[in-house]
Order: sequence, then C-alpha cells, then structure tokens
Amino acid sequence: MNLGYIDRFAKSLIREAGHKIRISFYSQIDVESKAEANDLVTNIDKEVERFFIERIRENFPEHKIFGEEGFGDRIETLDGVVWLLDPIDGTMNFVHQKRNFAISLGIYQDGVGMLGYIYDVMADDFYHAVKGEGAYFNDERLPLLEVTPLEQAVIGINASWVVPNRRVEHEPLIELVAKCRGTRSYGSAAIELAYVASGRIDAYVSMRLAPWDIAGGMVIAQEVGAVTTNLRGETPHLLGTDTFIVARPGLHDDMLRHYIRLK
Ligand code: 2AM
Ligand code: CA
Repeated sequence: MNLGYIDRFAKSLIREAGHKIRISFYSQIDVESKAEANDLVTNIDKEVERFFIERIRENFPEHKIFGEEGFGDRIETLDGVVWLLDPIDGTMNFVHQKRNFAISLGIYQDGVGMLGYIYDVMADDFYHAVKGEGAYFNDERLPLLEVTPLEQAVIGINASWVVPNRRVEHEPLIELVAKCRGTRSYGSAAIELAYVASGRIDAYVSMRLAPWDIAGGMVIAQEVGAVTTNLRGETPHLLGTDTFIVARPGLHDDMLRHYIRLK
C-alpha cells in the first residue's frame, strides 16, 4: 500500500468534494428523512458519495468503499483496503445552518486505521493523520494531549442523553455536566472528534454512531494520544453502529468509570 500516493489522492479528492458542497448552496437542495424523522439526507450527500466512489474505483479498483449513503460496497469484513466515508457528517447542520458539517474519511487496511481525514467544509479546516506519523490541523502538527481533570474539562455531549432516554442512565450524566467546566454540542461527530484531537474540547461522547462517523477521526485522535472506545471500554466495532467516547487519557477512564451507565 503506497500510503503517500493514497494520501495525496485522498486530500485532493476531499478538497474537490468540499468545493462541490459549497457551490451546492447556489442550487436546489432536496431534503428527505431516513428511518427516523430527524435523520436527514439530501441529494448533495448522495451526489458527493457517488463522486468519491467513481474516483476511488477508477484509481484503486481493488479497494472497497463503505459509505453512509450505500452506493459503495457491501462490507462484511474489514479485510483488505477499505475506505469508510461520510460525504456529509452533520447533515442537519448542512440543512439548517449551512455550516458545522464535515467530510469524514478513514482508510483502513485489514482493520487498522492508516489514514484519517476530517474536512470542516465551511471553515476550510482540514484535519488529517497518517498512522505513526502524527496528526495535523491544516499544516500545523498537533501536539500530544495532556491530562486534564474533569473540573477543567469541556465535554462534547448532546443534551438528549442528559434527559431520560432509552440508552443510558441520565442521573450520572447530570452529575458529569454539573462537575465539568462546560459542555458543547456541535452536531457533527467528526467535528467533535477533530476538536478533541486539537484540544478545543476534552471529550466527546455519543450513544449511537456509525462506522463512517468515527473511522477517520479515530486515526487522527489516536495520533495525539486520545483514547477512543465504545462505552463498554472496547474498541468500537466498525461494521455497524456502536456507542462511542473519545477523550484525553485520564478523563476517558474517569468518565467511563463514574458517569456512564448503559441501560
Ligand atoms: P450524520 O449527520 O452523518 O447522520 C450528531 O447527530 C451526529 O450523529 C452526526 O455526526 C450524525 O451524522 C450522527 N448520526 C445521526 N443519526 C445517526 C444514526 N441514526 N446513527 C448513527 N449516527 C448518527
Ligand atoms: Ca452523513
């Protein structure tokens, strides 16, 4: 696997896709709901995924593609080289805010994350990492994360988990919210992962994420020493939805041990 070549190719593809998304605001955007009413998809999500798939297949016919919109391959194992792609992570933000959404891409070889990309399209902020070679925000190398106590931590969490819900006990989360320095919710898992990796927030937790939401961000987060697991403390499995937490080292342990109880 020629990582340098694939890295250059992936970067230019992502930038070109970002341009397509920005100019899409001058055309008609059709919004549909998926299975759940607040789970949105647009014609742009689909067009951008198709654009990626066409180009990847042209250049790397032996690689497989696992994309949110389902135009890629049927993926049952992570054997070989697999591109895990979310053409627009944060579609609700794309539709409602026209900002705070990202292209998220992870390239895995036999289940190991080799390359990771998160492109915050409207901010023009590009995060990427090559396994073993560090993570970057635009062209700046991101430093290793240091330990931060909960009292000084800003936690990325959606308010829906802090009210009664069917996935997690909300009482301990109320305590977490009360104890930490502050909370934020950006509405794009990829952007929240990029923010943890770049030290803008200290942790991000979610009860339900898909492989393409986290695949790219996990490669980036791991390069700066962030800990990424599901809420049972295991490696998130990348073939279906799972719970998810990414945090600075000590904080990860503290949050899982004391504040998160799955139902
Ligand atoms: P999306 O915009 O690509 O769907 C906050 O809503 C985050 O959770 C976003 O990153 C969003 O990704 C993701 N998300 C929303 N609905 C989801 C679902 N049903 N399963 C997994 N991830 C989801
Ligand atoms: Ca998406």
